[in-house]
Amino acid sequence: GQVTATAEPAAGSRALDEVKIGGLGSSRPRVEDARFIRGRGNYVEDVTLPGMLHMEILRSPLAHARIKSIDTSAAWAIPGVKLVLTGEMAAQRNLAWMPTLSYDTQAVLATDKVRFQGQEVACVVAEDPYIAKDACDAIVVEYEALPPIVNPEQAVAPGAPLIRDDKSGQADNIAYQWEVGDKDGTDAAFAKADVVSKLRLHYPRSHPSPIENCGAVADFNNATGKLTVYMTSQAPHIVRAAVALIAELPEHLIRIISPDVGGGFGNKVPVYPGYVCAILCSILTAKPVKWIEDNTGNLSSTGFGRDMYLDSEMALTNDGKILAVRYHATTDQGAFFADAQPTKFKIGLVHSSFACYDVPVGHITAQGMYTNKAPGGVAYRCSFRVTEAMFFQERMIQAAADDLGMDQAEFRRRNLVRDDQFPYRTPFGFLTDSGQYLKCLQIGLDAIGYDDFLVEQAEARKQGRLLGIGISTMTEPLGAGNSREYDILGIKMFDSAELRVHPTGKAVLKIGAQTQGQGHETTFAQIVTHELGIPATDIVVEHGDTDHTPFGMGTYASRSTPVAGAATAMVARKIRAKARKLAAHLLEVSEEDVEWELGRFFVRGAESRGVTIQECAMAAYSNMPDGMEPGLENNAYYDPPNLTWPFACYIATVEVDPETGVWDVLRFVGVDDCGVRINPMIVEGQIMGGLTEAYAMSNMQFQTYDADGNLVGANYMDYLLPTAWETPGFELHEVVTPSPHHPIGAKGVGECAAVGGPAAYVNAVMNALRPTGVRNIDMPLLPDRVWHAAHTGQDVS
Ligand code: MCN
Ligand code: CUN
Repeated sequence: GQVTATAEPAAGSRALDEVKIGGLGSSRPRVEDARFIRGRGNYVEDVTLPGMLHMEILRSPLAHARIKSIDTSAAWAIPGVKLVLTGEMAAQRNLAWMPTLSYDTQAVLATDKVRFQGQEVACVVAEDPYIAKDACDAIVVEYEALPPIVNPEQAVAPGAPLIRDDKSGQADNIAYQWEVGDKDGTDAAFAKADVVSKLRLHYPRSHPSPIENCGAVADFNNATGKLTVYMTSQAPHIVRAAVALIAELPEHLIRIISPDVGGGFGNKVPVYPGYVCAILCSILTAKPVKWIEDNTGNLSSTGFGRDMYLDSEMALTNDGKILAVRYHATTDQGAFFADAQPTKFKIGLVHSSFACYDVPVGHITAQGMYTNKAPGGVAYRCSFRVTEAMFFQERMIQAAADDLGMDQAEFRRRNLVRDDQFPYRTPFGFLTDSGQYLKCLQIGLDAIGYDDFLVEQAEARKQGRLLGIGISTMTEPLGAGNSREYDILGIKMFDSAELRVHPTGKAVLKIGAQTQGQGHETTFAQIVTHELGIPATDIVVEHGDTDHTPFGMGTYASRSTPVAGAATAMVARKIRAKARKLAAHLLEVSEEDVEWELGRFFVRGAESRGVTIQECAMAAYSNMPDGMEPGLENNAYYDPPNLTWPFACYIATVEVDPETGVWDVLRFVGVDDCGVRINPMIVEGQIMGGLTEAYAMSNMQFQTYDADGNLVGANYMDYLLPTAWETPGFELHEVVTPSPHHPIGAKGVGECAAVGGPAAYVNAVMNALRPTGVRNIDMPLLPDRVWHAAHTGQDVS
């Protein structure tokens, strides 16, 4: 059954108005914006240290080639050049290769071969970045071109060249194989099916495109042995651990500082070769070294999203019940397997698909291939590849409804998990926590005017106009942890928070999570306000400096609220527990007789006799009871019992122009249930941003490679970012089903809309084209693809 959150009710009449003081439910303006809109943000590019040098990277022009020789003499001869670093020199320090998140290896600087276009081959350190760039151009590399592999099919074709000939025991281009679910049970269910619905598609490679590219200032002090790295990272604490492990430097002498981060979207989780090079260059020159990546460097070498193929079947009864699902996923991993760790994150959490549907049994198999493309795979609001899971699921749902000749909303209604089924065990082993799926769906259908639209659509079809409506409903697992099941490089996934209340009742909260634009400085203060009644304006939130914040696994997989947010609530409760003792002392009653209401303790039965949290704070430093340790500060580590499972229902209506293949969004309705909303404005901002990215992916955005392995989409003329002009308007609604295991009932939300959004747009266009018999057009739904499908009735891949 459903459990509600443990938020404490306000008891007495003098309780503060929580929303007014910036607690839960307050859309307080983002405090970080005060510096951003005044140009006072502090990004890595703004960091300038005395004597600082500049590093540039030489990248491979070829996708696959043997390196025959590298001649750096002309580069060394350029005045102002301080260091030219090659893979061979890195190898002497055992740093030519580094481990990836999946326990594969990735080249830092190429020694034997280049394996994708844009791969790091050498780097130059000089007095200014322009000299460094010129010197990169002066390096002469002799390549012997090898045949490139640009898709998984080529990777396993007979006679395919071996990409990873560096790995002993690697005889083919397969990076991993994996399966989950009940194969026999699934086969048995398919044998009983009335209808089997099939679908194949490709979720194309895309790029997260943060406004700020990657970059670092590495500062090794050879007198103290301390390494300080300013870098634009989503996870500074993991980077410190990784640097300690990779470079074998003492961890207490490593300080990672992530100043303001100009967007991450998953792009800034990994440690890239540029970071390792900057650190090594600082060690070798004994000077601070700055590396700022350019757009092409970012687009061509850092973590991409998706590039996954689906081959699926669904077993159905004639009356619209799903009996079983099975699918095979093929991933194009690029040259190095830099995805999330396969034993913990499977192939990402792709098996989180079908968690919101009552599907008795299922089986998923997957295979990943090495190709001559950039590595990555877990980025762009993906929550460890949940994006693919939900896109596959919702496209399969629509295809199944069409194959049954059943209304797509009705088909969902018959299969969505009901409110009384929680906690619900999915066919692939997850346990979902709570939700009101049918309610969300109904709110969405009512808001878009579903029945009226169907009438309008039928009328329009008679006039040759193509109107379509697409639905996407999904629940996704957000907030990794729980340490039993999840870790990164062996480090368990929990998070922590430190809270210190000063004598005057102002507070500092320190967290290991790392905002990149999500507004943690605003919202994490609100959690403390909710627990302690200290106005949010009296709380400052600090993060992003490993010397001064507690250990945390960072911000990705929308885990900050579920994990670090929970740690924040828990540390505030510890503070409140001590404040209660101080209150009892000040009120001269026993602790049992002290009641709490927001911001204040009072004597049970004598409400007017009370002390504020601020008075308790002062007492902690000035008037504590005998034997009590002074001060009011604490920390908390939080290991979540489960992931949080937000739900979303997105519905788009579109009109397709059959003459041009252009499609326009008529309306878009979103209904999100992310549990208790800390800051409703920020939540809506997260959803609108995600729906914009979803629109971009479905409509215009992909990274592709030509037959020679040249990246098409290595600049922002080819790789398109949506602007306000083409982005549709979004009508947002909410449902609140608190997470039963999160201290304030909040669920993650940062990726929901980018995860669930794409299928709504694509399903809408497919619904518009339904009379033509087309079942699938691969994203992005470019006009020429849509036109071709509309005119031939053929699928377009
Ligand atoms: N929030 C809330 N109430 C909730 C849930 C969340 O008020 N019930 C607020 C949080 O307090 C936080 C924001 O919404 O300020 C997002 O919270 P959460 O869902 O916990 O996600 P994270 O903070 O962990 O952010 C990560 C997520 C990911 S994985 C990607 S990718 C992404 C995203 O956030 N990258 C972003 N949104 C982004 N937004 C911006 N501006 N920039 C990025 O790089
Ligand atoms: Cu996968 S993108 Mo976010 O989890 O950092």
